[in-house]
Amino acid sequence: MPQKPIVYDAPTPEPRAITVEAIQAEILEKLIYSVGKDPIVARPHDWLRATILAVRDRIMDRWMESSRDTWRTSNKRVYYLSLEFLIGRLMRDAMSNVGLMEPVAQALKNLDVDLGDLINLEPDAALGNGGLGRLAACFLESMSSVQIPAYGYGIRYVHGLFRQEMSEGWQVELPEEWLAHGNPWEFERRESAYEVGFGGHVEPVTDPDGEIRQEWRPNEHLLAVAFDTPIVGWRGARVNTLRLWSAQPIDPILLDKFNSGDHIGALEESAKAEAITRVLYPADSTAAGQELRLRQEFFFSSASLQDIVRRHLQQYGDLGSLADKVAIQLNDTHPAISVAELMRILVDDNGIKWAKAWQITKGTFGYTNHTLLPEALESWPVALLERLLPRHMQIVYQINADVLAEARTKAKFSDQQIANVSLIDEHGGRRVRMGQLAFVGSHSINGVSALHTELMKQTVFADLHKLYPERINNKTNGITPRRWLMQCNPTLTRLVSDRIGPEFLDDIDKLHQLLPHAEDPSFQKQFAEVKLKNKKVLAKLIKDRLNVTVSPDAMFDVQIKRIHEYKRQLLNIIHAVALYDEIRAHPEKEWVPRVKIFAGKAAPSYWNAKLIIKLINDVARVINNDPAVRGLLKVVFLPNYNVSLAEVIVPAADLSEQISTAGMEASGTGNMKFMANGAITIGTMDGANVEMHKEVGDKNIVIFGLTTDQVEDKRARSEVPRAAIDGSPRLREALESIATGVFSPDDPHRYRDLIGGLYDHDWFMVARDFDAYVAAQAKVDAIWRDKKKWTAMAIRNTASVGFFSSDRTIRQYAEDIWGVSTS
Ligand code: B1H
Repeated sequence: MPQKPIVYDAPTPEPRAITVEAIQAEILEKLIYSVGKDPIVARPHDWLRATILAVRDRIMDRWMESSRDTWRTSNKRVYYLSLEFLIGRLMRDAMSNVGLMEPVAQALKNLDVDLGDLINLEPDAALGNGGLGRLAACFLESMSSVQIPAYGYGIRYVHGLFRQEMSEGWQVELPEEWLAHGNPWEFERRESAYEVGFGGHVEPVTDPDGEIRQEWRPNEHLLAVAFDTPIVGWRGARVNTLRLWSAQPIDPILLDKFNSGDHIGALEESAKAEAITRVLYPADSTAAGQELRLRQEFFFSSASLQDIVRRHLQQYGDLGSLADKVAIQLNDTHPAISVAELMRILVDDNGIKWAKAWQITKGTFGYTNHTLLPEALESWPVALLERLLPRHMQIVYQINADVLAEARTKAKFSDQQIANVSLIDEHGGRRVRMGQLAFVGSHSINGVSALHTELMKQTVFADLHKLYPERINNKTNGITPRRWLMQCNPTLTRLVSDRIGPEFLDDIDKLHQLLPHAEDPSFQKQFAEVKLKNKKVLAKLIKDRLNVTVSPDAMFDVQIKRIHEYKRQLLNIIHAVALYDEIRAHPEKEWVPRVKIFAGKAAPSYWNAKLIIKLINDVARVINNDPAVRGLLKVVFLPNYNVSLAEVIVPAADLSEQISTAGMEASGTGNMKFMANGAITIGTMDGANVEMHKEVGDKNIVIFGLTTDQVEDKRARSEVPRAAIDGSPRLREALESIATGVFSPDDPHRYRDLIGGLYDHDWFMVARDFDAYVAAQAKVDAIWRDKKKWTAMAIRNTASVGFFSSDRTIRQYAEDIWGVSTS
């Protein structure tokens, strides 16, 4: 069929009026004609589907207009490549951003359906592990809100992060099935399918003009099929696309094999292809290291780049302008193979000279580093890359040769420095370091908090930083205030709006106007009432899920995040044990009632993390059932932590635990969510806590513990932790009780090794920070007793959160890295 030229200035239909009647009719129409259900027999899932479809329709025009606008204006596009998007539920987000909450609620009510029930029925899209994936989701929403033409590219995992259940206090992992009822948000784009290859060999071919090119001839092929989800910004400012790739076989069934009776073999290829996008790797802050993971990384990088290049060529006809019109941000090194793949596309497929292609590549890519933990720094065996991606391996060698030549001649690097910047790690089996590849292939390398960026310059990338001193920059993380304040805490949002007016909804820095009200008794009273109301909701959830009764008048002391030794849930639970001992030893004292709330998943292969979950549950059982405690201390572990659960816990928190070993948490973003919702932080000088301390002021946060330098010093001197333990009777007793089975009478030695580690090396400084932590907690108690002081501090936290909006973060990326304008 001959194609008609596309006219991008087609008129956009007038926005439809938002009335309850109209919305109600639309929902009914969707229910009948799209879901195929008679309202009299429709089930909750049918109503959910119909409502999502109706809401989705309401953002379609804006979606198309956003896309048309980019074609029309020739604006630069931003592509955010991430192996993880921890989106959570989308319906409330979308409704709230386009002002549909009230009318949809009313329309459903008229139909005898409760919107709240539907919201809770929507599956929580958990295509990510933790902070890194959630950051990508906040960024998507912010990029739409500040009107950047942007695409998120990722993988449409059939199974997101596993569902966590408890079996006698142990974590068990079950498959997560977010697609079980279909996904009304997505559009499958069969027409946007690309072939992705693996394996095979490289062949030199001579072009008609006599030039020799390398051509990769893969021996395995599969299809990447796009699924698009619209992401609407605040007040519908813009609608961007999240494009997730699904792997499918080229031949769904090998009929020859089937007909010859090999029914299983006939489906083998199909199963192999589909395996690539079947499950999300559940490791957080650890490199997965398996071949399938590398396949996932290349699969989605290749599909995304083909799509980006196709779109660019369609509009501009020439790849020479790629870096001017396209910015690609690599979310950690997971998509770093893109650097080699873009070089292959430019040089091999499009005949661009190597040097020019390298300029284009560096001009196009930016790389965000999210961790300095050695176990998380990705590297792949050379032999594996040679087998799976032979042409990419050659390209990596060529890039490396160029970089090392530059380092030798221009920067006069020593052999040691050369080894440090090399893309190939020669220690114990040769491996390609993806961090180095991403670094040299990008014009910008950013860390995610001020401290983390400094440490990046001093540690992993010290020599690359010397070679390319203008590349490293900081972009402190942020969170979207829409989801993490307005949607999850509508009562607080209303209260703030009544006090300072609604302008902060559009300009979050206006929250500063709350500062003069921090000491106002009437505002304090209202602020405390909102918190209490949110705590009652959480208390009910705890009762329903765990059958544990907690008093909403007690301090809700919360640590929710992935379970990891560096995050030090162990420090927190040892504090609970010490507190328990003291309450029993001194029943006469005036104890501040506390509920210690934990939630988080452990990587399935991370034994100590799983043991810490079991310890929390063991301690909880003993403390919660000891009448001598008289309810003054409760410990709860809420299973299956995810975005939706966080949206209930965060607004109800009094105290936010951000207690990682200094130098180890790159940023943290949970810390910011609590701050927005008026919790007080107890934290170390780590990650973004450092900047929170600066923003809110020393008087409104409780900081304790060793600093990064002190930690480094103790580690360097291999100082033994024994002294810290011997010098602290409280700590010694708590450790002894845990190690000797007071909380695990069924298996008294369960925690012997875990606690032994604290005596032995205490890599994470749990013992050596313990007394400082206890003192900080005592300070927290003292503040709590002074209700006015506590509430004033809490208000100042909410008032000071503006800097941590992901709109601010995204504007900085736009200006400093991508070169695109924002609204
Ligand atoms: C963060 C990861 C991560 N840093 C490897 N690194 C993964 C590493 O599956 N993998 O292989 C998955 C995730 N995640 C987190 O990023 C940091 O620990 C947080 O401090 C930070 O706030 C967050 C967002 O920048």
